[in-house]
Amino acid sequence: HDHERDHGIAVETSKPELARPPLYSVLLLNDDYTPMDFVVEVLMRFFSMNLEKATQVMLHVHTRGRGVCGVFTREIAESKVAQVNEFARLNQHPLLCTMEKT
Ligand code: TYC
Repeated sequence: HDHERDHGIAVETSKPELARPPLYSVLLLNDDYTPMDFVVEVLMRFFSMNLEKATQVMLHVHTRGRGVCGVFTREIAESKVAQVNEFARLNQHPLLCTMEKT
């Protein structure tokens, strides 16, 4: 008997909305030694940019000192930073990748 279960107290319902996780920008920092074509390769390999976009971002970092490669959740951003820095060191370049909460 459903009508017997209705106690008349309004219970707040929640919208079927998932909480949005905090987002982090992954950044490249400029330096004087990493070759431009290596930075372009990094942007294409780890951030799925085409040659034109990767070149734009590399030149932005080169002229402005830093630039955003992408915006991700914390775990993905941490993984990108680790992979880029490992790849740079493996190739003996001082390129630095970091992240910041956006
Ligand atoms: N400044 C470097 C050069 O002149 C190129 C460079 C661009 C290095 C972006 C790092 O994140 C970087 N060869």
